[in-house]
Amino acid sequence: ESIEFRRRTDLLFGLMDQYLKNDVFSIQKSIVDHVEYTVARSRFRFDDFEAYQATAHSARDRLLESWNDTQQFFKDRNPKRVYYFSMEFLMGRSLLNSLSNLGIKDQYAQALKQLGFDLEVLAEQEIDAALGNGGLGRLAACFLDSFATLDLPAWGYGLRYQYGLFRQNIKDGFQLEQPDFWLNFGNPWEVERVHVSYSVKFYGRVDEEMRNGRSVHKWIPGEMVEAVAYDNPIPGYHTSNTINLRLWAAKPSGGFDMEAFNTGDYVNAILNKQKAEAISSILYPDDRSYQGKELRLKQQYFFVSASLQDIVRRYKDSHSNFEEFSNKVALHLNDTHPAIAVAELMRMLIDEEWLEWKEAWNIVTRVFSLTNHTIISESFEKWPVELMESLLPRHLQIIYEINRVFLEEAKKKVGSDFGRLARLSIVEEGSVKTIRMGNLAIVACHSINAVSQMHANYIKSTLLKDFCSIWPHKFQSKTNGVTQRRWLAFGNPALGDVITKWLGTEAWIKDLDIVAGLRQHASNPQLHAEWNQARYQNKMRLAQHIYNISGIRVSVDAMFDAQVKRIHEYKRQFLNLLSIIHRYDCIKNMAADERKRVVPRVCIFGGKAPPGYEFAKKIVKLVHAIGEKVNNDPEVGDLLKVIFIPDYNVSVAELIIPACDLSQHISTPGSEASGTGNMKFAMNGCLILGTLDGSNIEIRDEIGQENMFTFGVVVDDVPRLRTEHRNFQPPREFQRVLGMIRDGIFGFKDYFNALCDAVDGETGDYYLLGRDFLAYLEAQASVDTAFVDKEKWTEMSILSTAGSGKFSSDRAIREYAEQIWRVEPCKRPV
Ligand code: 73E
Repeated sequence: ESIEFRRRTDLLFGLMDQYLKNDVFSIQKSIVDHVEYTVARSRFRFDDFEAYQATAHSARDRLLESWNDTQQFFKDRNPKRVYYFSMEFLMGRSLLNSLSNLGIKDQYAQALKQLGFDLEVLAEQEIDAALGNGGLGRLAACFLDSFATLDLPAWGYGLRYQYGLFRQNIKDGFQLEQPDFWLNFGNPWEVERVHVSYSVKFYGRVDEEMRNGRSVHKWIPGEMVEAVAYDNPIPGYHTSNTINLRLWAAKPSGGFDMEAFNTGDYVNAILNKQKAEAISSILYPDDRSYQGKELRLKQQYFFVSASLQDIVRRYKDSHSNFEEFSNKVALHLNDTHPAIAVAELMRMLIDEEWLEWKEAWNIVTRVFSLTNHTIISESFEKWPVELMESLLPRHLQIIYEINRVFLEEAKKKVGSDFGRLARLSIVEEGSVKTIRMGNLAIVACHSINAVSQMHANYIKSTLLKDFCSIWPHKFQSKTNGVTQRRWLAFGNPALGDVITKWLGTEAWIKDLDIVAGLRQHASNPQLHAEWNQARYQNKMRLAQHIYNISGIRVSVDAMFDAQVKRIHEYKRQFLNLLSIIHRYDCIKNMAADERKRVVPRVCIFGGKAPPGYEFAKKIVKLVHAIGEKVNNDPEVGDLLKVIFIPDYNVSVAELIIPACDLSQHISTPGSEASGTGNMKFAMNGCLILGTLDGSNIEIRDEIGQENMFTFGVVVDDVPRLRTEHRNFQPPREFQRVLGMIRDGIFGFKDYFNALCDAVDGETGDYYLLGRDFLAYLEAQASVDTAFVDKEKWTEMSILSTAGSGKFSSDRAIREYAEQIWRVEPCKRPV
């Protein structure tokens, strides 16, 4: 046998080329081979899309080599690993990102050029992977990039939705949602692992029996679904590590429910099985209010159960008991969406691995940690007990037991303060009895982190106050970050080159703190010239896109002012719109020579409204209605343009962010947990107009108050101002612009009443637009003044980039790794 084995190994070594070669000729050959043998087109006749597919497959070959070797290396070294559980990963496009991370983009560009193709054009053929709603999902994607780049032994786990976030079409200014069929043309970036699959159980009943003097629970499921793994390689930058994002797809399970087949209803039995696939079919659009949909809980349990089975199996490959589990595994919950994992791991350890309750709980409380992303209490998921009992009967028993033990312990700390105990309890006794997933996660996790300093302080004194008083050590703050690779180095190469030149090194791509070195050149006229030249190119590119989608020509000399993000009341796009109306009104009432002093602006909006959220949808329409009026007013001309860029997603963001002069982050203080768009803009030298909310505060501390525009009420005053709204008389300017909307100046007279009522009606102006209006107009005026002084503005822009070092996701992930997960780099040698 050993001779046989050696012969075979020799043969295999002989068959394997070393690694795929990365010279231009080898790359060309691999692309053209993929045209013939993967895409199945003639090498003499293929179009841009086919060229993209072949190029992607060629890149994927190189990713897989690195992926395989990295995973083998992790296996041999067996370090502690971290698993990042998230319902969302908003990855965007992969081609340029992969080639750039692998360090072979230039060779690919050249190889394609000789074949008559432009790499940048081919890259546009790729459909975004939009398996996320916004900040939370994009954060997970940035974190994967940092995991790989920092050589951490980490994996992401999530769901392979067949439909990502809906596409936004605009018809007559209204948002129409279209399904996102992103997999229709195949996905070259994933590998289906047909053999990596696990059964996931649902429904049924729990039998209890005595075995060896111990009561044993047996869950007899009523439905079983297979989870099949799809692996997505994630390359790091300037490292040979490539990590994995494993996404699960639901498939009908084979062996189960044979009876249905035997009853003769063959066709219906098959149709029923097909329903299984619905579990991973669609991403729920986030409207921040808990919906209680059974399918969502099914999705959560489905991916959590498959992931934990996979992780336990991997652990058991090299361990015979669970003593080392918490030294080898860290499990991170990206918000409470995967919190059912707590009960599932308890169930596996007790019912399947025969651990005692205490041993199991000891493990669970050492491995789990949680990030809380939100302040809005309506977004906390609570599942009706009745639903849990039917879908996950054994988990409900376990949750009750966790709660019983927890409340007993809590009583020792808070005495018989029953109000407090009721707030701490995992079970909410309302008209509908529910399970609070947030409380379940907090009880089990050893660390709960907020996503900015302000968010940490805020939740400790409000939402999580009761928990904080009994377990202060559990709560911490990890300010978000974004990857400077996608968002600056690759997405804005023109500015990236200037940065590299003036720093004399590319090292900032891996260590963003280095950009602070730009400060010493911030007033150098030569840098100013190069800086503005790069930014000008980006503005031209965006202006072209605006023209393509709207037929509107915007002046690149105007200030590009963007507010791009999901549309929500708390983000206050309406405040921005009201100030635009005010600006329009002022321009209209000016004498001709006065108009010469107006600073021309292009106001850019982008973002999706949650499909069921009327308020947000009206905002989309109002942007269009104002644009229609203003953009066609000859008296206004280039002084003001209002543009809505449809279908905002990662790749649209990559186009907008490098091209803007100003970006707005103007949520009511105490409502945006962090925000990450602000970091991307600041990195790209775009100035920020913002409130003292979320991470704006830390950005201000880093880049300096004098290089940013802040305004508005402070968080500590918000509760009082809300209660005092009855005594508050909104300013005249505010009333006037609302009046213009109500009078139908922008058409659709009654349609917008609900927006106006929300800020001046009986309900009170909850998000305090009226309170902040004058301060906001003042801040806008100082923006205009600053823009006129080109030298000053450019210096502020350079200082914004220079101050953004802290907002790299590398910094964030290093903090998580050291302070929460206690995992260390595991770098594969070249
Ligand atoms: O402030 C952002 C934050 O920057 C926050 O609103 C967002 O997470 C970002 C990253 O930390 C967020 N998304 C969700 N909750 N907070 C959410 C809630 C329900 C479904 C989907 C996403």
